[in-house]
Amino acid sequence: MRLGQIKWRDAVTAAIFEGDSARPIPSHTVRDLIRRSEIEGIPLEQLASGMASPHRESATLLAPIHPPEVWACGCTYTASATFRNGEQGVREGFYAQVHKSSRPEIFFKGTRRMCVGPGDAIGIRFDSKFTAPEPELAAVLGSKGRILAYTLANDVSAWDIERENPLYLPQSKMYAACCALGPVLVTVDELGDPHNLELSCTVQRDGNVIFSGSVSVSKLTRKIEDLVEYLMRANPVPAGSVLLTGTGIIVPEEAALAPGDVVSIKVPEIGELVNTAAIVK
Ligand code: DO4
Ligand code: MG
Repeated sequence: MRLGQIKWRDAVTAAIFEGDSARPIPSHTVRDLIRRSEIEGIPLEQLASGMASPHRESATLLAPIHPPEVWACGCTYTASATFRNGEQGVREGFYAQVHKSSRPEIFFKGTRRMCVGPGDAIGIRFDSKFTAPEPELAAVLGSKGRILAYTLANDVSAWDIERENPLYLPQSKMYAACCALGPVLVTVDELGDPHNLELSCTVQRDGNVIFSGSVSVSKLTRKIEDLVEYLMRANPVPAGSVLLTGTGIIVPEEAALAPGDVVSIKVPEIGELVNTAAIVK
């Protein structure tokens, strides 16, 4: 099932997506549905299809969920660990060590306040000269870390701030509009094995493609379930939270995001997440 949120009758409303149209689920957000499915012990897909309006609407897409917490993994692809290891001023092997250790890098990416949806602006910090998109597959979690669905995410990051000193990681990762999610959630029963997906990304400036890259999620060096297991250790993350699984696509400094750049992230089985970059003060 493809589940997401639309603006309907002036309210954020969950909807089931079929082709270009959406069937709203009145008076519920996607988080409401997740909560209700857990309380009533009814699978999310069954609850959603039982409650969806029979009428199809063509409506504006919103973020597919407003997560209470967003967490993110790092150095889960060799490309990310290798690139970051090569950065000036970083102790040799620093990222590579994490890449091969059993404990993954997991950091807090923010709350719903920092998240945007399809078509919204993604942020470039006013004090960053090298901000890059990080296209990532993201897992949507129920309570106790059950993976309910997947979506696409952009872990927009101020790499120059991270590069200056690894202790600045929170400032490079967490700020207004630093996380885009969407376009929809695809439930696990429909998506099959997420490790088989192909993820691609383009950055366009003034109508020209200035960057394009792709990666197979099979290159992720950890199982998504293992990332979730580490996340949940001594940390009961609330239902409706999202875990970004790390980037395998590295945008070079020449293609650092500038205001007006259009970033597209695509996985055919999920859809396309498109956002335009803007400075945030
Ligand atoms: O280690 C810093 C962040 C890494 C990251 O966000 C990624 O690999 O996706
Ligand atoms: Mg990342």
